[in-house]
Amino acid sequence: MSLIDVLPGIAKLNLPSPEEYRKRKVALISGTMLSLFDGRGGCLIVKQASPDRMGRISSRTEFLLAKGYQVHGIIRRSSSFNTGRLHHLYEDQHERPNKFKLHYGDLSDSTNLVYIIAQVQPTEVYNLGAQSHVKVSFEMAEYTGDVDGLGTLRLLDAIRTCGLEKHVRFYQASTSELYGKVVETPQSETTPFYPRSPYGCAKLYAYWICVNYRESYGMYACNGILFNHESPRRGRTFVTRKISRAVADIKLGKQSCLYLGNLDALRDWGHARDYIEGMWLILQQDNPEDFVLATGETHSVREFVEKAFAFVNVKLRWEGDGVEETGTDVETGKVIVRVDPKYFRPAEVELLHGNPAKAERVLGWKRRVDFDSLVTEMVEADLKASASLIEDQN
Ligand code: GDR
Repeated sequence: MSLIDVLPGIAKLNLPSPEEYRKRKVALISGTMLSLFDGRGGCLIVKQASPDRMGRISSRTEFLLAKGYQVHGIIRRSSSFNTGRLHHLYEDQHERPNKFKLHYGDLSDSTNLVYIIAQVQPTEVYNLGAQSHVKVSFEMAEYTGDVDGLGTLRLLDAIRTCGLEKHVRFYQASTSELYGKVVETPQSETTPFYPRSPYGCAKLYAYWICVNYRESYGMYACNGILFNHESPRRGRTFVTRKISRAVADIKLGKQSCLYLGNLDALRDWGHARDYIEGMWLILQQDNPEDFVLATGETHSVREFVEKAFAFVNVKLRWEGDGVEETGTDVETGKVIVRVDPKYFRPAEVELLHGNPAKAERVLGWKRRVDFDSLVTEMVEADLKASASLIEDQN
């Protein structure tokens, strides 16, 4: 089928009122957090899913499916198998083909996005697709700008091209990286932005184009400014999962040392499960608005490391500072944590501390999982996963 076959279909649709149209509940998700939605209604999720991020797509998909949405995901083609964390949903695709469907696509490909929107006719679009690694964005700055910045524009324009701008609700995955250098804390919807990476700069464009299309074309388009949200499904190159994975492997004798960058960075870490609910709530309001989702607490990378090792009864002694810093297992005297400057960023975001007051007041949203429970859940999951790998090998 060609685009020409599909577009007249949209034109002939004789679209019902936006209220009637939304009753179909069809979600489209771009990006790996697709896994968090699930559905029998109608939502489109746009995700620039890379193999290590499929787990996040999967939890979001589960959430929406449970709410009765029909869920569509956009994933990039990969030469390696990249739907592992969607496996349970993927099987579902064969048994209940009308509930969950994956489409090959890319935020750098406008024609493809128009085609998918025309085919799916989503009621909600969650743009979670991105090159989402801040450090990598310094090495792939142009690509990051293209996908994270212009990709958002392409998706918004695909909705307009299909004549659905008054019918589709659009969620933009904005980020606490917009705040970058500290201007004020805690950071809220009114705090000025000062991005510190090509990723943050690309997301700044995406934030404003979303606001601009809302104001220019009356689109229901919202930014969720999410602070760091983690879970056992987090990609292994992000610091929380890198730590939980290493703690498990060191405990099981499979790794000797964990190498990290800036231990002093402070982050407002919450659980992804709580944030998915917040994302959905943002699209269920009478009026489109932007919201911060955060815990309102901040912890250092060093604290995360200490808590994670404490869970497996290892106490650390810190020595040296800057690039020389090490963490020694007090009981064995072995150095098990070392700073490696290769993980430093050319410009760092030193402190993130969010103020979720507006989301709590307007959405009735509140995070449920606290910092200790998050660290515990991640280390426990990696201990199990790492131990079962040993069993498999045996
Ligand atoms: P972040 O997450 O950049 O906040 O962006 P990440 O986990 O990569 O870094 C958090 C902090 O930890 C410091 N750090 C290290 N980071 C990594 N990845 N690896 C290390 O070895 C390491 N050592 C120290 C970093 O310098 C940083 O200060 C995440 C992403 O998911 C974004 O896409 C999202 O927008 C924001 O969270 C909210």
